[in-house]
Amino acid sequence: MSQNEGTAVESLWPAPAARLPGATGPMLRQERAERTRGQILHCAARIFAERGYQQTSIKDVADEVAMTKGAVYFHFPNKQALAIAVVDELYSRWPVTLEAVRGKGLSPLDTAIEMFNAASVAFLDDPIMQAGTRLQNERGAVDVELPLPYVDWTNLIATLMHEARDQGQLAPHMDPDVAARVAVAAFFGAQHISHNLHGRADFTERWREVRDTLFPALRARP
Ligand code: LUB
Repeated sequence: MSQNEGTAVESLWPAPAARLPGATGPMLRQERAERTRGQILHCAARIFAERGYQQTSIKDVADEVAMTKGAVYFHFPNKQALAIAVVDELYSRWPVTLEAVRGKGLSPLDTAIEMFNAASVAFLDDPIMQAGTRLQNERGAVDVELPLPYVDWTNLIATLMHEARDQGQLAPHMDPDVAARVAVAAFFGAQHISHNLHGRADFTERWREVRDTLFPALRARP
C-alpha cells in the first residue's frame, strides 16, 4: 500500500473564520466587511485562475461577485492589490495547514507527505491555490511585485527534512535542504505538467507516483 493512502486531507484546509456568537454591533460590522472582502477575493481568484492577470478587470470581478465596481474598490484599490491579496492569502494558509497536520502526530517525513497531499487537493479544488499558481507563473507579466514563489514552501519542507534527519528518519547520505528542494521541484513540476497537458485531471495519480518514487529513496532503511 502506498504511503498515507486514503487519509482525509480536505479537512486540514483552514475554513473561513466562523462567525462569533453573541458579537456586538461594531464587531458584526467588521465581520461583515471581512466576509465581503473574502467573497471578493474568492471571486477574483476564480477569474484570475480562468483568464490570467492581464485578461482580468475589476469589472469582471465585480460581475462575478455580483457587486458594483465601487464595492470592490472599497476593499481593493486596484487589480494589483487584488493579485497581491490572492497570493498573500495562499501563503498565509500553509502555516495553518502545517499546524493541523502536525496535530496528527506523524513522523517528520509523513508530515511532509501530508503537506503535499493537502496541496495536491488544493490544486484541484481551491481557486485561491489555482489563481495564486497562475499569477506566480505569469509573474513576469504582472505589473506589481508579488511575494517570491516557492520559498516559503521549500523552507517549510526543509524544516521537516531537518527534523527527519535529527530523528534518524532520513537516509544518512541525504542532505535535508537538497531533499526539500528536490521534493518541492518534483511536486510542483508534476503539477505544472499535469495542468498543461490534462487540466490537472491526472494530477492526483502523478503526485502519487512522485511520492512513491521519491520518499522511499529519502527514508533511512529500518
Ligand atoms: C505553492 C504556489 C502554489 C508551491 O509556494 C508557492 O509559490 C506555491 C504558487 O507559486 O503552491 C507548492 C509546492
